[in-house]
Amino acid sequence: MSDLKAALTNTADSVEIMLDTLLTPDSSIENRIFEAMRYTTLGGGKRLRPFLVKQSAALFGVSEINALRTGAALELIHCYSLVHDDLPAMDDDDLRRGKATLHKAFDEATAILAGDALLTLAFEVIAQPETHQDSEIRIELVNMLARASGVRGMVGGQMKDLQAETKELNLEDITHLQQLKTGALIEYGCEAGAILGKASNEERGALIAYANDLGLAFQIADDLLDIEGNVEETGKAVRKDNNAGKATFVSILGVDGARKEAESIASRAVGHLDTFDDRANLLRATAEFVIARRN
Ligand code: GRG
Repeated sequence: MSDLKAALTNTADSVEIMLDTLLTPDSSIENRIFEAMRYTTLGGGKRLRPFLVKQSAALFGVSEINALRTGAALELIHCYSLVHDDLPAMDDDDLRRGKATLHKAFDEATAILAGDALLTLAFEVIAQPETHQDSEIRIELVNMLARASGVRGMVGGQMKDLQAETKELNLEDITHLQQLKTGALIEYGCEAGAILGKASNEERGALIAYANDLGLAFQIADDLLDIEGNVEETGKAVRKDNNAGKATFVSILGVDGARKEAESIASRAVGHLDTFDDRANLLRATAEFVIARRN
């Protein structure tokens, strides 16, 4: 686990530098929008999704800058989703990553715009030749990122989540909802590594299967943190789902059942990596990390 912690910190540092560069203010544009984008993107978060891009890409010897730009683009989308999710019309949260949410620190209109700008900047970054010299690879990265973040991915999952407040959901419904809402970006992280590395279908399929289970285990851990975590460690409000009476993995399986399920899915995730050698060890350790995390 200590190797993984060091590697996560190392990736987080590189991602921070890349995001700082990508968000350099443009003197011809209103500074407030850059301030808002920088406020919400820089200086926080585990940077798990860029880490998955980097580790998956490393299996195929992809150059670090290609993986880093792709991972940074994915993180921009993740940050946009958090900003919009925190808005009064959605989850109405005041705290995110240990500081005031963007609409609280700025205002709602700026938060909506900053989210839109982060989303679109992500595609600009992927489409630029610095991300990969081969335009076919860039197009595939764009295509899969649009799918993962859009209506057949995260947005579709968020819509299901909004409706979950008024509907009875069973385990299958929750699993599908979370595969879209949280899982799709995690899956993209691993698939992007395979795309950059021109992986075989078998290798790409193994990474997708790993990421699918990783995303589920990650989300079950998130539901457990909503019950067992605290605001100091998580940097966000807890017991929200519980208080809203929303169906989650924990409300359906119970705390012990959810923990067992997370452990079983995490070990299944590791099993999908059997086709890779020791170079996948950090991905193997990540499966343990996502269920043990405290934030
Ligand atoms: C608004 C289209 C739209 C989608 C929002 C991601 C999302 C969908 C909502 C966030 C709500 C939430 C807390 C979901 C649980 C899983 C999750 C994405 C947690 C946050 O991700 P981490 O733990 O966060 O990787 P950091 O801060 O470490 O980046």
